[in-house]
This record gives sequence, C-alpha cells and structure tokens, in this order.
Amino acid sequence: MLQTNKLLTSKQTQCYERDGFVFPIKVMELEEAYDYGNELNNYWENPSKSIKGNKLQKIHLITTWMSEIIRHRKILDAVEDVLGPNIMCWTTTLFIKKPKDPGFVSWHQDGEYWGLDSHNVVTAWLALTPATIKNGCMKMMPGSHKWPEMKHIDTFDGNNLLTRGQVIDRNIEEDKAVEIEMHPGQISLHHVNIAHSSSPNTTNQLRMGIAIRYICPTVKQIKYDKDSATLVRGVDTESNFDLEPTPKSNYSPSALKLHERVTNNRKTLFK
Ligand SMILES: O=C(O)CCC(=O)C(=O)O
Repeated sequence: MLQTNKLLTSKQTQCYERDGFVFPIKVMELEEAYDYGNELNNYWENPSKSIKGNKLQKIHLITTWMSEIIRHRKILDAVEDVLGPNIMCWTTTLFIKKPKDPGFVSWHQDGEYWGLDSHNVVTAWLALTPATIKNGCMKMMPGSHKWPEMKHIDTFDGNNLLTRGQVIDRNIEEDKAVEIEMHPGQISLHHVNIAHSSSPNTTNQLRMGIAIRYICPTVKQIKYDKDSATLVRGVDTESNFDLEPTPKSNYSPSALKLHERVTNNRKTLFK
C-alpha cells in the first residue's frame, strides 16, 4: 500500500486510474449495512408527506442517517485516495429496484449532463442489499472514462431510471462490460465519465443502493448559478458552491425547505 493511501491498496488505485472504477471496497460490517438498509427501506416505503422536493435526491439534507452515510469515515478514506483531502458531497441519488422491477439504466456517462467543469468527481455506490447480476447490478465498460464525452440521445423510456432516458449514441460491446456484484456494506468507486448501465431486477428481492457523488472544492458548476454542496472532509478552498448545513433531526421545516429549493434548482441539469 502507498504510504499516503488511507484505505485503497496501490493496486486498487491503479485499477481506478486504468479502468475508471474499482470494487468491491468494504466500508461497513453487514450489521451496519442492514441498519442503514432498514432506514432506507422505511424511508422508501413511507416517505414523509412533508417532503416537497425530489424524494430520490439529496436526502442527506433532511435525514440524519443519510447525513451520517455521506460522512462515513471509511467511505471518505476511499474517496480521499482518489480526490485528495478536501472533499465535498455534491449530491446523493437512491437507486432502488423492487422485486421484478423492469426499471433499468441505459449506457451513459454522468459527466455529459451534470454541468461540472472537471473530472475531480467520483461516485461511491454503496450496496445496502446484495447487488447481483440477476437483480440488476451496475455494469461498467473498462477504460471508457478516457473516451471523450459521447453524444447521448434522450429516449424518455418510462422504465429507464434516468430522467431523460439518455443513452450513449454508440455501439457498446456488452461482452466487455464488467458486472459490479457486491455485498451489503461494500462500495464501488466510479469516474464521472465511465460508461455504465444496469439491467432490470429479475429476482423476488429488493435491490437497494445509494450513489454518493463526491467532488473536490476546485470543481465548478457551469450550467447554472446557485449550486450547493456539503463539505464532508477538509476545507472548502474555493467557495464555488453554497455550503449546505448538517441536519440535526429528521425532516426539520428549514431542512425540508432547503431540500425543496436545491432539488428544484437542480432540475436545470436534467431537462
Ligand atoms: O444503480 C444503478 O442501477 C445505476 C447507478 C448509476 O447510474 C450511477 O450511480 O451513476
């Protein structure tokens, strides 16, 4: 292991640089993952009626358990090995597939539509149930983070979990893709430009994962003015984003208001 690394082995760091992703990285014991899985399941089955913003995004602004997850020491140690010591959480998105859910994610590169001006952006995808080929785990194309940003076509397919059903306009050699199977409590890290997708859940079990998007403070939003992020480690050296507060309780009125405002502002990115 490199002296400076906090969690990843030097082999894992090289793998991330070469392939654009690395997995599995254990960040929690099963018990802790199941506890967070229960929180997520309760939230998902019965979201508070007071939430007016996007129920899948940025819920770390309105719930304490999600706020803990984005600050989880081991997740941040792995992210620090990629981004360095100053880390902000730009957003979180829930990716949940019910039993036999036809929902899928088409081949896409996140960087194409997020409006961020640099590649100092990494997603930690945390499995809170098993993620398997049968239940629609993510698939990644090794080395595709080095492709230029590809043209995407909006399909607006109702089963596509992406807002516009955007799909890369190029032939994807599926047989070269790597299936990201993981146990609860493990994460994968993926580069903002990696080509990735996922298939429907063909099993009778729920598949739950949380995508946590981390950035360096030097990253800028170039698609709209008022973007915000949460400082989770180190210092914000740049003030490129409005800093978000930490929720002290679940669903406080001020947090709900902020969540509604920032998730509505963000719709600009997904039009
Ligand atoms: O969880 C999935 O199925 C897709 C996740 C994804 O596209 C992402 O995290 O960027």
